[in-house]
Amino acid sequence: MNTTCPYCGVGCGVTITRDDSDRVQVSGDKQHPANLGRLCVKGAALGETLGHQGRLLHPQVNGERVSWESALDTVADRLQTVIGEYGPQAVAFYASGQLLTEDYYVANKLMKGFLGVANIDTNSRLCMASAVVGYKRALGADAVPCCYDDLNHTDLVILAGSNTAWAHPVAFQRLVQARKENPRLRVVVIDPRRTATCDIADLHLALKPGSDAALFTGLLNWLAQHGGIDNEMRAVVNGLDETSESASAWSSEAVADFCQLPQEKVETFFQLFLHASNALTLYCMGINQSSSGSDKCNAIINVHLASGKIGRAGSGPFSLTGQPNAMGGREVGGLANQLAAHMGFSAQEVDRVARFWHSPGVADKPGLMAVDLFHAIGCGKIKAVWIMGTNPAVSLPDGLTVTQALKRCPLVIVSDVCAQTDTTALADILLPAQGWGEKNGTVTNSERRISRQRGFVAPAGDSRPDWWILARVAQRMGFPEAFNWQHPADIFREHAALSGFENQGTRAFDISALADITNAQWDTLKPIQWPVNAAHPAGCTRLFSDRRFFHPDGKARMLPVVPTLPVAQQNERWPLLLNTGRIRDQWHTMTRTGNVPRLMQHISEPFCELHPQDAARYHLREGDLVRVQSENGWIVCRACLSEDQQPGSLFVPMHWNRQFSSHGNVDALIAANVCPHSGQPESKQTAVRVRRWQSDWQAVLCLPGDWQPGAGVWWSRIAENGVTRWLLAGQGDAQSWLHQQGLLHEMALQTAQAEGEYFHLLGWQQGRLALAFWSAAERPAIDAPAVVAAFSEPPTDAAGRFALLAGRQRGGEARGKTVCSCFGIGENQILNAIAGGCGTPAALGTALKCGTNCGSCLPELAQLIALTANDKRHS
Ligand SMILES: Nc1nc2c(c(=O)[nH]1)N[C@H]1C(S)=C(S)[C@@H](COP(=O)(O)OP(=O)(O)OC[C@H]3O[C@@H](n4cnc5c(=O)[nH]c(N)nc54)[C@H](O)[C@@H]3O)O[C@H]1N2
Ligand SMILES: Nc1nc2c(c(=O)[nH]1)N[C@H]1C(S)=C(S)[C@@H](COP(=O)(O)OP(=O)(O)OC[C@H]3O[C@@H](n4cnc5c(=O)[nH]c(N)nc54)[C@H](O)[C@@H]3O)O[C@H]1N2
Ligand code: SF4
Ligand SMILES: [Mo]
Repeated sequence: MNTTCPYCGVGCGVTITRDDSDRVQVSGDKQHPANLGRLCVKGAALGETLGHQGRLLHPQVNGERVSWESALDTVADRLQTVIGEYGPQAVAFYASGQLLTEDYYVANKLMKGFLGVANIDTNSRLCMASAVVGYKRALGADAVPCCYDDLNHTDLVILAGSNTAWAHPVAFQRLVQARKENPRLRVVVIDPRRTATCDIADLHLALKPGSDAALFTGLLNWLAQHGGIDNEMRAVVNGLDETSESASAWSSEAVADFCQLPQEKVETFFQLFLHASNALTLYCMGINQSSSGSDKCNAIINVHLASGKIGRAGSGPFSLTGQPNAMGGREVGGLANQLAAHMGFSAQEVDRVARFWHSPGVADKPGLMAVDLFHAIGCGKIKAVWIMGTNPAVSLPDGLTVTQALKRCPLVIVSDVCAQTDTTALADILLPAQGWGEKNGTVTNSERRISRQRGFVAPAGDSRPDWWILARVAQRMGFPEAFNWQHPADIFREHAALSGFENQGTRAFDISALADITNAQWDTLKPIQWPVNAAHPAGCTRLFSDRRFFHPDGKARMLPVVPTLPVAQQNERWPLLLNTGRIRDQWHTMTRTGNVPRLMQHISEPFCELHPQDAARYHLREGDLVRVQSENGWIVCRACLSEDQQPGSLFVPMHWNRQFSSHGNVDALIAANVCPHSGQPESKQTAVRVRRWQSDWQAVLCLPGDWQPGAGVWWSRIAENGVTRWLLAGQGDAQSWLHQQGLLHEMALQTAQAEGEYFHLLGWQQGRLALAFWSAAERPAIDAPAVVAAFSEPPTDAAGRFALLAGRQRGGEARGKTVCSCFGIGENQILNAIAGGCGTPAALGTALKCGTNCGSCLPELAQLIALTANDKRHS
């Protein structure tokens, strides 16, 4: 059985089989055009997320378990009461690019079509909103021209604000492969920090944060001055001369100054683009999540339009989508400023959608965008919000204000697959949704490819598909016919029909050729790229090869861009600039990946990466706990020194939250500064200061079963096989703190201590290890895999127990930090193998197996080899 990965926008096909003991086996779908059999470490670990641990199993109203009938009645009644008292504009939905297209369509239809207001926005506002504005302004439609196969036809790949190696790993592996096959292919990475993606870069432009628009505007100017304008484009692009003219002040010198880059590197980049017969720019959150995100997108599209590097194999502005169905959400109109099926709010479009839906009152103007929407909740204008498939208490900027808003809101409904998240904690009504592997529907990836997600396991508890929950509520609210679907394929057909309704080639999104497919055909639908219509019955690989665009005159538009810097600026009080983003093995707010031991090994706790110069200035050492503070809030995380950062800037991952660490949620720090055109927050730049977080002790505590530290200590939680590993820090005396926790009843205790230096304790119950604790003034160094193993296989002799008390395995060599999550291979093992002569990632793979499964760690293997070679050269 084939399905699609529920994580990133690469949209990999996944094949499900069962082994002899009927356990689910996950592998890459060799036929799926997005991945051709590959999976990254998150995709490969999907089988490990199927357990029911932590799942939300039953509907709940005010903390009490209720039946579905009662939950649906309550939701409908309470929403109607709010509407009756305050009008429909007092109700809002906040949805997600992780919903399936069918779910998303229903949410949008209910809010905009039948409640008659457009107060539905989605987490795509934090993600793709700027890209959407960029495409619409330039191409007349939110239409990604490119596809992954373009990687095989290009001479130049520009990765702008994209850590592809970690965030879109299979696309990255395809790029690595393409470069092997095409020695002419050059790769440029534009990112203020050195990332794993830079591993294949011929040129890394570590520009000043937020300065990208100047780089691309300067490139346009360079093209204009060096014969890089494609004259044939003049006939199909408006604003070409005016835009080139407006770029004329951006000499390579001015760009170098603005972006704080060496001028010769800037010119190398310009020359590469000028001379490449094809060029592809892949861009992601380093571009979109900016107070000038939309303009940055247009600055990128401008150079492709001017040079004609668009609409043919190997060329184009290729926005990578983040979530598995960010694109599907854009198709149904999930954002507050779209209507449905690529329509907006003109009178003609509102009328068209109203006739199609047989609705008397379709919303006739845009609704509130995410940041404003939560602001309206906070000041009481919105009285009821239904959140589905997203965790805004963690992921929206200015997190403390968002949490306060939800606390004040009279009615918070949350549909989720997890029982305990920072957002479900604030809900009045909880609705259990079916998760990946249970639900059925379609998703659309970065290259416009629609694929099926298919159910293959029984749903957990009473969970239901999101579309079903929404439709049942809608019917109870007085719209029985319009929401009377029996099967998700019914919804898909309606969505496909709307896409073609009075379209006549005016709207890019058109899948009308799928409007009449049977349930069986929907069920076996093969991955296909839209448009799928009379002109393209088998789908369409690349858009704009005919040079016809979607503005009414059929032309594209170039847009003069005035490069600006971020709203967030360092000053004396807030001297550092904080950057945020993803790590390789975690997905967003960790609700699924955070509980998979294999995925918690590579990076296990919230950290703050900073340059050694800054560390010295603020008296921080590697491994210290550091307090990072902005005007909005503060967090505490582990200091991690690295020259990959520019002096003056920090990087903190976006993932940690109250379920995994006491003070780790970085969005508490981010100000809600947004792009004026897209409403997308500037999540990549915040002015902060740092200082060492003083604690008297730090500890590691391992124990099986449920436990939660009380207030007063810093903690971070790591899921291991069979046990939880807690990292702790506190004031006073660690030993007394441990005793106060009441965990040591009926245990035989084995301890070791040196007054004021360290305290170690093992608790034994009938020969089994029941608890292990190490504390010291600094973070205790223990061999975590050996300790975890001791809980299932305790050492049998005194020497083994003695070694364990020291946090080691008897005679065992510590593996070091896990680099290869698939095979659990640690850094020390890899370094030893390199010392033993393994000089390539392939040789390491042969010796240790690392990197031979999903390949996500290959950049790091190469880095370790390079570092070792470098050390040798210097010694
Ligand atoms: N492992 C993993 N993969 C994921 C996800 C995940 O949670 N985990 N989430 C998915 C989602 S929803 C998304 S949106 C994508 C995001 O994918 P990416 O955008 O690739 O990931 P990020 O780490 O958010 O940010 C990318 C890079 O932008 C850089 N950056 C910061 N400021 C600037 C700037 O001013 N200019 C430039 N040029 N670069 C800058 C950062 O240093 C960072 O390396 O990942 C998807 N894939
Ligand atoms: N500082 C900072 N903040 C950021 C970003 C950043 O780079 N930096 N990135 C932003 C971006 S690009 C994004 S996309 C967001 C992501 O942020 P969120 O969308 O808040 O993160 P997730 O953890 O993916 O939340 C998904 C929720 O839906 C639940 N869920 C999973 N499957 C289903 C389902 O089938 N149905 C339902 N109803 N629920 C389900 C999960 O348990 C989880 O609670 O974060 C944004 N926030
Ligand atoms: S690259 Fe990884 S996370 Fe993204 S879709 Fe493929 S397997 Fe899933
Ligand atoms: Mo995203």
